[in-house]
Amino acid sequence: MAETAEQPNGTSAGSADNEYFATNPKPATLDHQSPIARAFINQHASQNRKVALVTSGGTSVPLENQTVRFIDNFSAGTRGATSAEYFLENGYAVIFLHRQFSLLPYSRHFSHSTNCFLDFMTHDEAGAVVVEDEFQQQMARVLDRYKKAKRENALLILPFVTVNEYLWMLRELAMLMQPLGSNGLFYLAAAVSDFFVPAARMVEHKIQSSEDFYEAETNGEDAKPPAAHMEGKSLVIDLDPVPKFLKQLVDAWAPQSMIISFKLETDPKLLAKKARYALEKYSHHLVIGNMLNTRKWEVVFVSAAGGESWIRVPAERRTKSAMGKDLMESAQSQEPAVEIESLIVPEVAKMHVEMIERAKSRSR
Ligand code: 9Z3
Repeated sequence: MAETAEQPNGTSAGSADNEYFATNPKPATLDHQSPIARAFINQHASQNRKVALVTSGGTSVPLENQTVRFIDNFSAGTRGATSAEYFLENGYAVIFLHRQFSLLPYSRHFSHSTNCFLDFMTHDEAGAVVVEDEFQQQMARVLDRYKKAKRENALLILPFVTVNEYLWMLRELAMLMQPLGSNGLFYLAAAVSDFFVPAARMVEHKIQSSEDFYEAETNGEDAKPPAAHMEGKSLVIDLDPVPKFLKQLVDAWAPQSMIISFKLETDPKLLAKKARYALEKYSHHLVIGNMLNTRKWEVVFVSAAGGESWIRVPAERRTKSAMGKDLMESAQSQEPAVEIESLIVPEVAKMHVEMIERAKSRSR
């Protein structure tokens, strides 16, 4: 634990959350990732550069310690990976905390298209591997931005898989980011599971579906049964709620940073209401609400200062990828397509500048 960030001060809101970290194991990779993140943050803090922590992708909930089966949350990582690029364009350094193998900034333009990445390549006359003529322009544009981010060491990519890894990493990074003060920004686009299997109720081995092989694992007679277990021929899964970490983040881990959460719904009647509820409950800066089916062309901003306002991509400017087609294809269409993140991120950056100005005038 020597290299990891110091423990946060407990708050009355945080006892359930502190209990979480006392009873669910620290990921093996944290001690390796923490000093890397610390060096990245210190570099940008010393340059007075704004740093955005962008979370992205779904968090998995393993049912077994030696995991064969798990429950997952929907997310391809498009929102996070795309937003990360626009934060970089807006002058931020970005820590990209993402679900392993979900979309990544820059490579997303090629990795998840309907083409295999080899389809972008060909041989030139001398036999060297080169990019096909038709993709040259677009690839050059992406490559230049990627190389600039690398040159400036402005993008740190860190993976997680489970919701437990996500929560430990989020807490660690938040505490490491404290020296940034109001220059720190949290953009929580990852789809975080509301339910999980606590370590104390996790079975070690693959749950056997056949009654002939199933042996109940127990932790003593009085203990609750494992969260996932067989009852006759049925698999019963009894999950615990994930503690409301946003409260801890706002109150204890990152009290000076700008914090933006996302709210995903499928019922349009609930979206704005639940976004407002989250804002009131956690008192952070902004909730961005989105519907599963329309998330690529409309979102609602809900904030204390600005009330409720919608951001929409006009119908004729929607990316083809937003309608389930290939992004490369859209890049070649005549009307340049608009990614909604290109509208969201500058708005967020503007609000962040205003917040920094307010913080400065308070400390004068
Ligand atoms: C979102 O709402 C993201 O925008 C999406 C992005 C997951 C819809 P894709 O990756 O999708 O582009 O395919 N994230 C949900 C954030 C979330 O889970 N929020 C929790 C909550 O509101 C915790 S902050 O309770």
